Amino acid sequence: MQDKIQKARDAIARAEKLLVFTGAGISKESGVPTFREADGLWEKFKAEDFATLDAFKRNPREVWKWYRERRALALKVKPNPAHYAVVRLEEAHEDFLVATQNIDNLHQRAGAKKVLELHGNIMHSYCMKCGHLVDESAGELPGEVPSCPCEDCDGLMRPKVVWFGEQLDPHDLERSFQFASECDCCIVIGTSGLVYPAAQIPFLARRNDATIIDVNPEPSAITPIADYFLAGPAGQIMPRLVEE
Ligand code: BV8
Ligand code: ZN
Repeated sequence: MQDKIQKARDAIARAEKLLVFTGAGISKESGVPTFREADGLWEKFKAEDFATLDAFKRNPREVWKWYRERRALALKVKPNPAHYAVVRLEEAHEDFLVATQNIDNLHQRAGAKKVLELHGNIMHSYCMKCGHLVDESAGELPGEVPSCPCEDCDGLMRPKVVWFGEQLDPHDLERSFQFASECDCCIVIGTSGLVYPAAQIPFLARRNDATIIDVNPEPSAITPIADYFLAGPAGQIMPRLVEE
């Protein structure tokens, strides 16, 4: 493994343009459950029941209860060494981007600046009628199903996350695809690589002959295209990729 770590470190050091693509696995060691593992979120909550616009329209209270719990957890946990290692990579590379599928805000809390949140941010909500945006990172959500804080609007607030069947922000998607097709190295951390269109990102980097480094205790849908599969928890592997 040390030899692969060293080769991955060399590829990172050589990279002019470095992309980091993350999924729920990078937050696992912070205490945030992943989705598709044995103890994952989707085992208890069927995605189609909780992470779709129809589910929200059918039962906004239930969906808000789920997001309130996940938001409370995200506020309680802390970034782990993997998030901080990504910040060190950002500091060492002028031309750098983190494209994350995560909505837990942990990259930003670790100090990352160049972050594209492809699936939104659990700390933000917006009115479905007038678009009024609320940033709740400060703390608790008001009441049960928050209604729009504007006086003259009776709209419902929804979490500012991308649900299944919803489009990702076209601008963010375009920017992450563009960056992926130009980068020299793409570090993929903690994703099963199953959710599209985000999962296309490492494949676009590969098509540009970028070195693909896959950090995950288990093989994923990305591993077959990885130059280096570093099998282990991100909290242990990532610091070894950035230590002096
Ligand atoms: C869209 C936000 C259409 C909300 C999420 C059939 C085939 C292909 C595609 C589809 C299909 N049917 C439907 C689709 C499209 C669908 C999709 O891809 N479905 C998949 C499941 C088959 N995609 C969509 O619906 C997207 N929208 O396509 O719109 C459209 C197009 C045009 C016009 C109009 C509409 C929207 C997708 C976004 C959905 N939102 N989340 C919320 O979070 O509540 S998805 C959800 O999955 C999260 O964002 C999550 O991040 C993401 C990906 O999962 P991962 O992050 O990879 O997490 P996972 O648990 O899967 O894996 C964790 C990994 O970590 C594992 O590999 C594990 O081994 C590893 N790990 C564990 N511990 C550690 C670790 N790694 C490192 N260190 C550790 N310690
Ligand atoms: Zn409103």
